[in-house]
Amino acid sequence: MLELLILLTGCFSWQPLLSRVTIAPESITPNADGITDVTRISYNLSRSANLSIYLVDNAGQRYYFRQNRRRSAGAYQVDFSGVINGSMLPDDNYQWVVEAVAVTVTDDGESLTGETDQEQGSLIIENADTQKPELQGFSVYPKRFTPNQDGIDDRVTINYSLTKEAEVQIYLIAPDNETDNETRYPIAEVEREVEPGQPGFHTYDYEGGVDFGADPPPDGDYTVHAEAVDNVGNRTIITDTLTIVEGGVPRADIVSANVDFYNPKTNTKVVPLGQTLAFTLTVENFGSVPIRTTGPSSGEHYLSHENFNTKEFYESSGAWRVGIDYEGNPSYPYPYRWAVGNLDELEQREIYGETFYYLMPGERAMVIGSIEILDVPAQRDRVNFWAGLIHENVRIDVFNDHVDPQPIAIGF
Ligand SMILES: [Ca+2]
Ligand SMILES: [Ca+2]
Repeated sequence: MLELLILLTGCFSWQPLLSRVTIAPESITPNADGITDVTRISYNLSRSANLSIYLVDNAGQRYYFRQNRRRSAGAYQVDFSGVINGSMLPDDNYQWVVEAVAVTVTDDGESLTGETDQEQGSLIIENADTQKPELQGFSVYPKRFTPNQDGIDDRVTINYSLTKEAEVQIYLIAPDNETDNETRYPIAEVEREVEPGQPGFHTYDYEGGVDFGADPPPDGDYTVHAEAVDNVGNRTIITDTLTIVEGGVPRADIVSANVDFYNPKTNTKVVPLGQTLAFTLTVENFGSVPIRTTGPSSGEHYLSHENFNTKEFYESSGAWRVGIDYEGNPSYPYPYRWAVGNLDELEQREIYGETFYYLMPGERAMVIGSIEILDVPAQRDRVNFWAGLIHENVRIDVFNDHVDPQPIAIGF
């Protein structure tokens, strides 16, 4: 019994490290027509080993498909499509080699035994599609991006022309990757006439997620990574840079939802025709990004038949303004509008040759304004007036709409 056991153990120890190595078929035509595009490599390991699979061309050049990959004992199969490191090998009559170097695992760790086993054979590659997909004219604009809905550099456009059918992925890679788990932010393609993956012109419109109420990736310098992989596995990678500055969802409100309406002459809420309705309120930027505003400045006086358009301070997409509206207004909402503060006291920035005004994060600004009531706004004695904080062409938050409505006695 003891002898038999020794005999069996002896048998196992003589089992070859590498066995049953096959490659089938021995000729491939990797052109994505579905016919002999790939070959299957099979092998068996009797013990733990570092495994390599490589091809050698007629000139003696080696192409590693697998190099020193740790494998435990067992049977393995892997498909090979002619692509190595994202590039299709050209047509040739190759020698394939499967090579194993045994590894001994001890209490102290692992070490190579030096025991090497190798098998080889022939693989013909014909009609290989070696043409890589190209992202011609790849561009990222602007390179400095402020995703904060102020209407300036809020979006990044990425364009390219794809030269052949391929799956394309574009994403941002976060700066300062200290771990292998890099943070990726995918960028979605805008669907146009040319479908994603098809040859032709492609465009991407990225706003950092802010338009959907999400916080954009943190401020910093990002890598824009674009990768195209065609049907046979040819891969092209292009990278560019993108800097995110002052990104975030803008947040502001009218403090305590409180509006002080009054007739400056009498300090009452009675405003007969020909007199003036004034108001005071405070706007707070309680978000993490500056909010942009536009004139007229706090303090501006309106006649009741005027509006922000007649004063030539038109809507400015992304700007925040305080507006006053009233019951029975026959026109568009909030015809009387003011900047969120005194323009001279707000932060001024020169951008693209223009001056823009900002209320900075954490800051508050008082807004005052007045409307001389020259016409009857409604056929009634008392008319409700209220305030709003408008993010022009973006939204009016529910809590910033119809704020603090109050009946004003017009004396009709
Ligand atoms: Ca084929
Ligand atoms: Ca911006």
